Amino acid sequence: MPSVLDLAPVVPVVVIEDAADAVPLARALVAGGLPAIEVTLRTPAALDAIRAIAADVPDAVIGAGTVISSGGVGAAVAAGARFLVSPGWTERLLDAMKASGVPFLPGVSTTSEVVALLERGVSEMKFFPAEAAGGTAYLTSLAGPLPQARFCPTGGISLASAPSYLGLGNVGCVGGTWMVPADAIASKDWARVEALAAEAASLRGRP
Ligand code: 3PG
Ligand code: 3PY
Repeated sequence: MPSVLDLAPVVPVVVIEDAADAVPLARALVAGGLPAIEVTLRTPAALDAIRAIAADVPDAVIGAGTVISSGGVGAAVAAGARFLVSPGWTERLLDAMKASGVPFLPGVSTTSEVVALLERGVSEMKFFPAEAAGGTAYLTSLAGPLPQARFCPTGGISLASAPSYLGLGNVGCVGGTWMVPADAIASKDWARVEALAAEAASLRGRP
């Protein structure tokens, strides 16, 4: 199964209020060079948005974020999500993600959560909320005792701070909303989203 962490250095975390925005938004992100897109299950429009992108934007790798229940896992995969992301995890959620057949990133913010996931055979995870939970210093500290864990830090990351995360050996990609600002979506300013995506896509992961 392909790793979510290796899809792209930067994963836009999208909140969609109107499913009609999904396809033009995804096209703008892909055109800007960000093919892996996480649509969060936070709005009533999210599943329709995933369905529309899966059907109409073949160059996108559409995933679901804020997947916090086994019902959410099933609904997201049925809608066409090709990866699943959660800000945290429980045993029940992890079982559903493992059974889903698609790659997934459960979320962690403490050392014990990382150890518990490693114990369950999962070594790739979201680090959320990255800045609030300790940022690059925390991830650097984890690399000593837990070098087998790899992360997609998300939460409070910006164009300016992303390179310091992407330079860490235990970081595969970063997530963020900075290239999909709510006001750009509300005003359907897809050219701005594409420009922000292009700027983000110019950030590279470690060689
Ligand atoms: C979120 O919680 O919406 C995202 O994970 C991170 O959002 P941010 O990049 O705006 O902090
Ligand atoms: C999620 O909502 O899935 C997160 O990981 C936070 O961005």
